[in-house]
Amino acid sequence: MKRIALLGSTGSIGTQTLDVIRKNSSDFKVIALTCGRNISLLKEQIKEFHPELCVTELESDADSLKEEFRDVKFLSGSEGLVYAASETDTDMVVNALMGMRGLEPTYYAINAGKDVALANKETLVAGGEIIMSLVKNSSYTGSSYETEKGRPVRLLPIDSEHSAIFQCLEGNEGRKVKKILLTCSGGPFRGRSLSDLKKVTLSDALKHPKWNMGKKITIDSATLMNKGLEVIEAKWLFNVDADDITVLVHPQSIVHSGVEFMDNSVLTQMGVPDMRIPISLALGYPDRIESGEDELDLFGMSLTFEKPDLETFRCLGLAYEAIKKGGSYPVVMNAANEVLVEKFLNSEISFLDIPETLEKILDEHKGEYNLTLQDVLRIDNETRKSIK
Ligand code: MN3
Repeated sequence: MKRIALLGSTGSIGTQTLDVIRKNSSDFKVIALTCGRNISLLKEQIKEFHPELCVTELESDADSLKEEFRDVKFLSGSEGLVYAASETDTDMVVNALMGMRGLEPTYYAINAGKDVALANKETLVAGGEIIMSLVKNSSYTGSSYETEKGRPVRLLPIDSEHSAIFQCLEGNEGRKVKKILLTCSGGPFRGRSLSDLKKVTLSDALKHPKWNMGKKITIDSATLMNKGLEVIEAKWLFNVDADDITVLVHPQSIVHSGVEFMDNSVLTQMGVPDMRIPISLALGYPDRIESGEDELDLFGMSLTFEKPDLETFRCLGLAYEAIKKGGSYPVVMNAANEVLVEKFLNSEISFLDIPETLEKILDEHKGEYNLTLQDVLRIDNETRKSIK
């Protein structure tokens, strides 16, 4: 039985992770749950999954829950998240946190020898270099698989594209990869022109055609910044140059990405667009378990692929530029994007203000290199404060 700490249990990935665990209840034990402020849902999850530890964003929520659930330990804030990720008796940490607050728990989980199922993109976008070198020198300490102790920890992607690439690379270790083919739905504004995008509203941007996700990632999908973040994620996870990652717009979202090898053979992975497939792969790895998802019916289906429009969707190009410059550039890009998306969600700025402001910030930034975890957190914080 795998012992799991689930960070971000009340969000979109968190609840779907619990769906998969519910389907495979004899294989998993939930040790820790963490959430932001959705306390009513957390209470239901405590009653169903009986964790030993829960972490809330606010101390006041933790204090009041202590009264109701006397046999559960409650902590709060970022210290609580790091504790849940690293100090609990677990085999795997599922990091389904939103935004930069996901970086430190990932770092300390790997440091403590836990496998990490990672849905938090910011971990790799801002801290990719640090995290991957930590993984390289890590040593698994989990309790379930005694014979595996001491191997490097696994960093298993919970992102449909990266899960696809991971599956295509299995059994091909050591073989030279020529290209990563990263597919992209195109978002709700695929085919629109720059002048069309001047007029789009918040509710237009929140209507994703294929994927049902949290608000931040839905806006990132509309600007194509999500694909930019995923290029950076793929670069670190699979040790490839950004120039060797090709983005293909594939509106049906059936082919979840692929790999081209030296002989021009291309492997891809397919499935219905639903996160429970990558979640179940990461949770069950190296086994495959029930995902609860529908079968893929290919009969009558047409699959199409287009080049992304980098002139209209500037964010994708900005992400390529940021990762090629490296160092602090992706940290600044990620932090600025998070603030700008928040402002767009609050109707403070327009849709096109996101790429325009980002470009200005990146142009003005002077790069720092050889960053430590503390440097990344400082630069992230400085960037956020600099945006009014
Ligand atoms: Mn994705």
